[in-house]
Amino acid sequence: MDLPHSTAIATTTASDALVRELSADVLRRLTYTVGKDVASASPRDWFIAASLATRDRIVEPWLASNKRNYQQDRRRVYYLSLEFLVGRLLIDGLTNLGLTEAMRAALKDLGVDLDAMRELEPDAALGNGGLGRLAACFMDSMATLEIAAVGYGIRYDHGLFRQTIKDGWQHEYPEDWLAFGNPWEFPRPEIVYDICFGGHVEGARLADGALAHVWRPAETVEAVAYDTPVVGWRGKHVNTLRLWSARAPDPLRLDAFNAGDYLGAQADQMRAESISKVLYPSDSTPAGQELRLRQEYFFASASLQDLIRRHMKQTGDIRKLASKVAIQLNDTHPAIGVAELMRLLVDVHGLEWKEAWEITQATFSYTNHTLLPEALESWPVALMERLLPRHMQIIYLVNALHLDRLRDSGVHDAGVLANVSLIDEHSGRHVRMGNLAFLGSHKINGVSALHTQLVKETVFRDYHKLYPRRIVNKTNGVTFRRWLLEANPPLAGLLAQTIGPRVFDDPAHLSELERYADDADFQQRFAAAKRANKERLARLVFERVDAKVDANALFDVQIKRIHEYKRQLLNVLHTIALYQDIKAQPSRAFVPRVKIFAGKAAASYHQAKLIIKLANDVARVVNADEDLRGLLKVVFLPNYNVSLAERIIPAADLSEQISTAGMEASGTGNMKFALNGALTIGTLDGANVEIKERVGDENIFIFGLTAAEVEHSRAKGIDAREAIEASPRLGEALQAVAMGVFSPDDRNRYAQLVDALTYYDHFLISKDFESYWDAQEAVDARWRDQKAWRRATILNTARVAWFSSDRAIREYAEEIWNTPVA
Ligand code: 26V
Repeated sequence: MDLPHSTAIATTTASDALVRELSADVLRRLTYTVGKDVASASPRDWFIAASLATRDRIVEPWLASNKRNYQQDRRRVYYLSLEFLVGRLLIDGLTNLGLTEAMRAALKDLGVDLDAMRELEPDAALGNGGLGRLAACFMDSMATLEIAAVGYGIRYDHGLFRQTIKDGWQHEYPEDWLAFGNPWEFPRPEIVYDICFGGHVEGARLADGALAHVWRPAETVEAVAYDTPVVGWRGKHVNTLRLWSARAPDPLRLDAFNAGDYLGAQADQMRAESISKVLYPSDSTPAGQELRLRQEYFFASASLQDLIRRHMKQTGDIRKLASKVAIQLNDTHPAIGVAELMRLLVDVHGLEWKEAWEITQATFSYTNHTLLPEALESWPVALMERLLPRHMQIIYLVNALHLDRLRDSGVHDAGVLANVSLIDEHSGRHVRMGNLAFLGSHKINGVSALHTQLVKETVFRDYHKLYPRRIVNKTNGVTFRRWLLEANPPLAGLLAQTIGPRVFDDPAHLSELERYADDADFQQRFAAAKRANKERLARLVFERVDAKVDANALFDVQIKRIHEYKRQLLNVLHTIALYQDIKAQPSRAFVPRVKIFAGKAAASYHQAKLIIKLANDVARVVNADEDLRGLLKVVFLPNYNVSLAERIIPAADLSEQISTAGMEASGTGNMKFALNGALTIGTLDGANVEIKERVGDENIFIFGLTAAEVEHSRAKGIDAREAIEASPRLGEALQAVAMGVFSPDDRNRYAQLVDALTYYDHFLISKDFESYWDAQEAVDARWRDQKAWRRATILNTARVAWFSSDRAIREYAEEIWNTPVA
């Protein structure tokens, strides 16, 4: 908002003619679509008009892309995801079209400030965290690589909840991103599918004597399509994000209405609409389970019906499906699609079971995003039988044939057979969605090298032995368009000047920065870009939480969902120990630090909410303590989302990636920080391992147990008391928390938190504390040598090109989808 926007980077030169054209376009949209004149237009009216004028320039390349996809008849990719954490689209669209500077000038001529206006766009927050954001980065890269792709998901009326912090506690409020309309979407009321639930299955004899299954459902809901164009780099190719909205076939029951039963008259509509009403929080309560399964089936079925309709229109031959279609399952959320495709192929298109199964396996592939047992989906058989009776039959048959085949090939170990069964018989019968996704796919991938290794050794150990070529690795990536070019104009401008704007066509050019790593002038300019971002963040911190932070201090940042395994608590304990250290040594020169936290806790996750409260309690005490000589500040920024990440990441000096080793599947924030020249302090977990391999050991601060050591510690039984006794610093920090130093109003507030850490410490905070402390001291030492620090930050940016989502998508296209890329 307040930064001078960097030199136009790889953008079309803002010629006078183009600027005049754009301002006429915006005015036309303001007049004829918004229905306002310049005198009466609100800032939001201008935002809508500017977005529509931008969208207008995406439509023609979009139609051309669709036509090309049809003519070239290439294999299409369908990315099925219950989450797309898109964020804002105005600057994204303008950047990809190369129109940012021209639009800025056009709006200026109309008396409107683009950088003020961009803040009015609500985030499309249709995701919980990493998995949803990855889907959005992948959509960007698939468009850039000119892959004929459609993203399928749900158009939730309400995305991820809005977080406020009151008295240090998290409160959740419904989010309402559609309140003022959505200028990016095209409703497609003519594209609608029936989605059926419940009822029973009847057998019927066909003319040839074969037995057919006829599902007589009890309930039908309609899925209506809404399309958002996804424009790739330089606007060359545009794909579609197609989101489904649920509605009842009839808007109202007139008989009930006329009888005066107004609520009853709308009951069907409300029940149907509830399916796309709200994004599920990542932790589920049993009460909400049925709705979640309805969401999963609703969007999987609508998407499969839609892609089959397209395929039949194009080829007229269902047997060719696998050669023309690749479907990627983003986690197990769409895994019911395996049974649904079998139903459509066998019951609707009349294929033999065997052929249908071969097509299904050749079409699907599945990405696993977590090993956490509580996150692995399984559905009670009773619920499946009630909601999707035909699918349950299909799952039983898939399972029986699969187990028969294994027995025939000599597998008789009851343990192995129980493990690879689709049905978990342990605690009430459940359908294991991970196993269904595995069996129905030709490739299964993990999201970092370490994670993939652990997938092979843990959740899918027996499957991996049986099908040793099926599991592959696809390390995650992030889109550099959003996370560098759009989020960090000062650095993007410097890169464009130094190595040329072609770096935005191919991030491999980033390596050319290596030779400037020791160049004093370049170091100074690199640091100046960081400095500008830090000052901008400092202003935002002041606006949002009324805390003054000094841009000279080291900005130490941990922003992500709040979860015990991510160990925000370890960071808070370090903060407390540092606080005590500074107080105890009033004349020692400490490196000034600002600890920045942001993130949401699932509404029902008590421990995570308590950690948020602790961070805020510590912030209150620390920030008010004048003994600290301004050497330590702590801030918790509320309502973390994509847009806030875009502000914070470019301003970070230190990136906290400190999960218990073996628990973070990949992480993607870690990549965004390194790209923006922050140094990482982290464990050997997820993609941190690969970041270390690329940036070099001396340019990253690694600490803590390895995944193997964590496993060993847990097997042996964790005794945190031993580690606490060995670390007086940790002992004192814990004691302060336990005694209520940060919670004088409720001295027992953290008793249970401290107890859990002292007696169980499942996440090994105490075991890793000393090594974390030492790594933080190494960070301080490097910071004191600003030349060495700057060198390391430049080398981080220079060496992380591989973490582009373009590279990740290229690998998927080549090794999993078998589809050409640009
Ligand atoms: C789900 C649940 C559900 C039950 C309660 C606890 C819990 C905790 C975590 C999850 C994560 C679900 C899947 C997910 O979002 N995984 C993330 O995927 C990212 C993209 O691959 C990856 O970078 C993150 O490391 C991984 O956590």
